[in-house]
Amino acid sequence: MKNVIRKNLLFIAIISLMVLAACSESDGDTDTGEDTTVDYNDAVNYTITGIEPGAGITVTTEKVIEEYDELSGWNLELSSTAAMMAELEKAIDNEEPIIITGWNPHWMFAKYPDMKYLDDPKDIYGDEEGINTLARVGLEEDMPEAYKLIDQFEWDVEDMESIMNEANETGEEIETIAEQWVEDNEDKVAKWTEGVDEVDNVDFELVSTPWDSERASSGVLKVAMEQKGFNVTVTPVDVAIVFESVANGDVDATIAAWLPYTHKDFYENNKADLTDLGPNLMGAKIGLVVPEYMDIDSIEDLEAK
Ligand code: PBE
Repeated sequence: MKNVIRKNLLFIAIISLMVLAACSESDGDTDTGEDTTVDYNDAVNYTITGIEPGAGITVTTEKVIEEYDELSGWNLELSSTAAMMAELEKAIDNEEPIIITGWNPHWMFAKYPDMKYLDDPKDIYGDEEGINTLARVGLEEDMPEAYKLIDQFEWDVEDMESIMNEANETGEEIETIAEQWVEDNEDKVAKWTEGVDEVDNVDFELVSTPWDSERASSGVLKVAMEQKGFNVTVTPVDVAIVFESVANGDVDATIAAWLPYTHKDFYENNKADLTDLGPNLMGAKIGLVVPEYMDIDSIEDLEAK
């Protein structure tokens, strides 16, 4: 009798274990199933969170949406850089999916280091690019000292980002921090002004874009040129106007041309009437950027609507 009970108990125990094992197995399956099948496309409502309508990255992203079958039916939401950064902050705080139009140099990667660029196999955003200096035709003959100085102007991503990060952290004006940067980096600035003769209060017109990166570059160049006696005006306008006004000779130069990718169309339309002095900064980049917690790596991991 005891044996029978023991056998039955053993049987019940084995069955219970099997049931438990089966349950936990299927639970496990459902969990992993859920994790890997998050529908990011639906979660972001087939929308890329973008910036201002006049930006190069906006034009390029519209091209990307057209060229990738995976993005057919997708929408690029336009507003402002500040609004995009606010959306990004909200998404990251709640660990929700978001796809933004991102770039370097900017403070976004200093503030949110756990983000990644999505691969772009069609190479529309391209790899790294430069920020070029463009002058009006004839500047070299008319104003050789100014031409020489802007031609010698160059710095790197870390320089520019140090100004942008500080402005974002302290809330101070970029132009004020740029002025301080020139004071703190005499060696670098001396290379830009090397061999440039002083002038006596000569007007020089720089045209630029309204983003922090260009407020930083135009800010430092303005101070460096004023040390040599120039009187520099910086006018921030839409990208299209930057290229047109230099090409028309309405202004002297810009140091805000992201090439060869971001401002490709603007450059192509005006290049016959521009003098391209080459990059003043190397290693700029644009693309679609997502938080690391999103389990996708490429634009081709997205799905058409
Ligand atoms: N940006 C920053 C600009 C240039 C500087 C990438 C937002 C754009 O034209 O897209």
